[in-house]
Amino acid sequence: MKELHELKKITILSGAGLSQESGIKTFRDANGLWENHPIEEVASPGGYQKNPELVQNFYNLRRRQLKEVQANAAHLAIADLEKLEQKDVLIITQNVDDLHERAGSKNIIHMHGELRKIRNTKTNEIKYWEEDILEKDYLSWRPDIVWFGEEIKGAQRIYQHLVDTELFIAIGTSSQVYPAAQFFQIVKENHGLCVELNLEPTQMSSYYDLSIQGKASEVVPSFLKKLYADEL
Ligand code: BV8
Repeated sequence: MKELHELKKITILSGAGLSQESGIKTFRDANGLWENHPIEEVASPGGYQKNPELVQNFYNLRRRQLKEVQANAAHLAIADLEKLEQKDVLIITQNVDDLHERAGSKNIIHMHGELRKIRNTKTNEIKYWEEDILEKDYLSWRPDIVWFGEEIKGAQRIYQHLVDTELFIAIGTSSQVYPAAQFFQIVKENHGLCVELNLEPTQMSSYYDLSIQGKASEVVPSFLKKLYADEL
């Protein structure tokens, strides 16, 4: 069994808890409801068809908020690890914010899409968009976000990377959304090590090799330090 600092191929799965200390609400904090609508109703194709104004405003609000928030110490610690020559780090994020990018990370798959992108509902053209989607465009442009019932992005690249991942680290996710919640199982089947860093235990904690509770801005920098050879 290799020592932690000898593990080279690292996959990080991040969730809303990673951005919570940056001021972005998690789904649980908002107890999954928004304006009395369950998140699946608002973040779904059916919800968009039924009430495009409600859904577009839900995303307009969150897109505006991006301008007011900053990456936190956990995002920065992840970006530092990625810069190490001897590490091969892939970040799979469930988050639709751009805080990993702003912290300096490069190798990122936004499996649930990105708030800063919109997609044309007729042509599927995707473009960066930092402003509100206006009423006149409610039906022609939608957030380029993966809603419930829609195929995740980057699936092939994700599964290819998971099968030879030596160290899988889930950060700030309640592991209640699939298929992300099951990624660690692929790593375990291929004899990789699985670590969970989260404020509280989750339904998957007992299946991880190591589960550490705490705030991301504290537990992430302190755990990632163990991956540096010279730290020993
Ligand atoms: C799909 C975009 C199929 C929207 C999101 C089994 C297999 C496959 C699918 C399913 C399945 N069972 C059910 C499904 C369907 C569904 C699903 O998972 N439903 C759930 C409700 C059961 N999955 C899907 O629909 C997925 N698509 O499978 O497609 C398919 C196949 C072929 C063809 C067509 C279709 C797509 C799911 C994507 C949905 N979109 N996001 C948006 O963001 O607006 S999900 C959304 O919610 C987020 O992206 C995120 O992924 C999820 C919330 O999860 P978390 O990130 O974990 O956030 P949460 O608040 O839950 O937890 C935060 C954690 O942080 C907590 O534990 C908390 O303790 C901790 N925390 C808080 N503060 C801190 C902290 N930790 C550290 N420090 C802190 N400071």
